[in-house]
Amino acid sequence: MLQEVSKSSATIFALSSGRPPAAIAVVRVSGPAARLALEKLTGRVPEPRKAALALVRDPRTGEAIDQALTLWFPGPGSETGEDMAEFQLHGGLAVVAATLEALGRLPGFRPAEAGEFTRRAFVNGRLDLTAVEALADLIGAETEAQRRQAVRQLRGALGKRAEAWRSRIIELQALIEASLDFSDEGDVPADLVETVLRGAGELEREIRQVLADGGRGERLRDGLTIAIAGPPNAGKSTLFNWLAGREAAIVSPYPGTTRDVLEVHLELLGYPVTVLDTAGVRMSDDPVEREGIFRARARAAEADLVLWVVDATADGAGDCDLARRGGADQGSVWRVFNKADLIDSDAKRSALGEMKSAGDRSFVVSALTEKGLPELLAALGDFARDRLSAGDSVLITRARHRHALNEAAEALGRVAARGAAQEDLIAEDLRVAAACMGRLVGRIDVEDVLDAIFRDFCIGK
Ligand SMILES: Nc1nc2c(ncn2[C@@H]2O[C@H](COP(=O)(O)OP(=O)(O)OP(=O)(O)O)[C@@H](O)[C@H]2O)c(=O)[nH]1
Ligand SMILES: [Mg+2]
Repeated sequence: MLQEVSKSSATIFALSSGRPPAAIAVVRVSGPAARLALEKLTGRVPEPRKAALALVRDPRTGEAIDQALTLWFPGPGSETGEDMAEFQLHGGLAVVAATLEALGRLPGFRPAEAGEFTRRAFVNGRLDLTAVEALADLIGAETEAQRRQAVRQLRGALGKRAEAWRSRIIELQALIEASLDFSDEGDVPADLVETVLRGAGELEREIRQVLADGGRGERLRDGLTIAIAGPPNAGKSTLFNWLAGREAAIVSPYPGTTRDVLEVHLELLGYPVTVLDTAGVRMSDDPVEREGIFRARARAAEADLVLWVVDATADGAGDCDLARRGGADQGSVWRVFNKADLIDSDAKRSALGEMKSAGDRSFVVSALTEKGLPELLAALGDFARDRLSAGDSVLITRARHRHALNEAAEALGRVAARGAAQEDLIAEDLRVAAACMGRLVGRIDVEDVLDAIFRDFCIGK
């Protein structure tokens, strides 16, 4: 099936670099007639993998379109596994349009669909499915930690491990098949089955170890959410703007200024964090403000961390009505006593006393003078690192991976728990485990997930 797809393929082409105008535009061609693109547009095919300067002409009119660098990557050693050609043009709109139009007129050529180059690389065995996903993550990576994780995955962190597990499962399958043959002859070597049971137990343990990562890899893809919440006029938007590094939210002395939930995306110590500014929480008769408060509570309840900002000079400043959420979620709540510039030393002392009695972490800051804000920012960075840092140990970056590994571990667990006389059932569970690993790297049974994965790619990739 997979081979069929690649053989019947048209020759595809697309602008693979960013939107023109730009300094350079890269147009890629992949497929059986890729060589024709170079012959027809430039009159010659350069040496494989060596850039050559060439005049690109419209084959129909002979008119020069641009002077470009051209490259020739014969398959199967190319990125897609097919013959590939590349034109590095000057990145003008008209240059790119004329080149694409000329390519489109060649026989058997058509524009590439989104992700089609990568799809061909997968179909031709140049990338396994975890690497394809990693490529999408790499293109989407906004922070250092996300980029590192994507590169690790692209280089086969999970793919190679899953392949190794798969071949060990297949070895166990071979052993159990052998013992089934023996049993026909009424002579089952007991230690053969023992070896299989032990091997399955070891594999299960290894896989479960990888599964016990607290979901860090998946979380790193999405990033953490930190919600700023608290009573009106406490200085939430002032703090939000400081974190954002710009006047993203309206600040005013009037309570009830912020209504909608505002978002900024930050990189803290290289980790992706979304910070939310929300409406001040109070009783209100204004339907618009009530809706804002409703949204504030909903978003704060889902956040990984709530910064509960209060006016340190106000009565009952330590009270946080989100803290009474009943602990249904894992989100932490930190108290931020703002407007510290307004309190005299006595009041400050009492605020500090209150801080100590509160169970969560607390900070005394002034969003106006910026006192205490660097300390708060450092603590937020530590929080992000704590929740997201994976090191090299995390292999799972998607729910799909977790699902396949879980299923494999369960099947192997069933094997390990069986007795020697159950070879048939053992063989079946091993088949299930091997199939899970095969699905993980995209060896079998993946048609349904392919569309979902390649849909995320852009055209030209
Ligand atoms: N003295 C002092 N004033 C502050 C400080 N932080 C904010 N303010 C002032 O407090 C007022 C309210 O600030 P905002 O940031 O709009 O408060 P908010 O919590 O977003 O208010 P709502 O959106 O209405 O809930 C503004 O006049 C700010 O200038 C601070 O640390 N010290
Ligand atoms: Mg506000």
